[in-house]
Amino acid sequence: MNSKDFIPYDPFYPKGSTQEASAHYRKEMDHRRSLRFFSDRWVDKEVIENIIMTASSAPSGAHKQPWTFCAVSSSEIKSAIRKAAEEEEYENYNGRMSEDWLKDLEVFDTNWKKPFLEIAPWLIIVFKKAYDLDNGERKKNYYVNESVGIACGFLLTAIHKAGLVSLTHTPSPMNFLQKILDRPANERPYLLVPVGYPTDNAVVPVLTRKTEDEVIVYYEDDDQ
Ligand code: IYR
Repeated sequence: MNSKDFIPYDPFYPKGSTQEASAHYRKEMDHRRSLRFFSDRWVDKEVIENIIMTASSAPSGAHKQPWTFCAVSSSEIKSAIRKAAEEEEYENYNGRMSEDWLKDLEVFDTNWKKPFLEIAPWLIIVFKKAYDLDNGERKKNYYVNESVGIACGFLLTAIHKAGLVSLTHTPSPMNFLQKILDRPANERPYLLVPVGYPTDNAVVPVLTRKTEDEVIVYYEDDDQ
């Protein structure tokens, strides 16, 4: 990217009116759920690549795109990740998490066992880059957490729109991912996302989402 190189913006025109398009998209995204029941049905690499490149189109501080997406289908690496994640989660569920936290999770019926880490055909592990390495020189990145969070939002949206399911899994601490995946020192694990098809008997907890009144505060002129 050279300084002050600008081209005309190419507007995006949705199908139908803006009202129709926004209502349709709202409905599609309201259908999305986090899932813990993955089938071992294969998902083509091309699909994973499309999903990841959608995520990588997210805006980022000074357009530094401070992320790496590790896409794992290797059974050996998935097993190593499951083993390490379960060791941490066992400690979390047996002493490291507060009583309140465990109570808040009861409705999700979660525990330290994470079989989906081996069953799902792909695990996408998102790394944030605190800085870039340019011939050994450290180049700072900006708003790294915000940028990578937005990219993860794009990632989950792309997975859903492809007809696949995901789970935002955050084993904690997750430094083991850096070791298993042999990532350089400037990369830190951010999120672990199993991706695949749901099993036929997959279930999800009964949840309601907050209403407009609970999440939106309008500040308008009287004549609007
Ligand atoms: N990381 C743990 C615990 C967990 C935490 C939250 I906050 C959740 O919404 C769900 C689970 C686990 O993955 O089981």
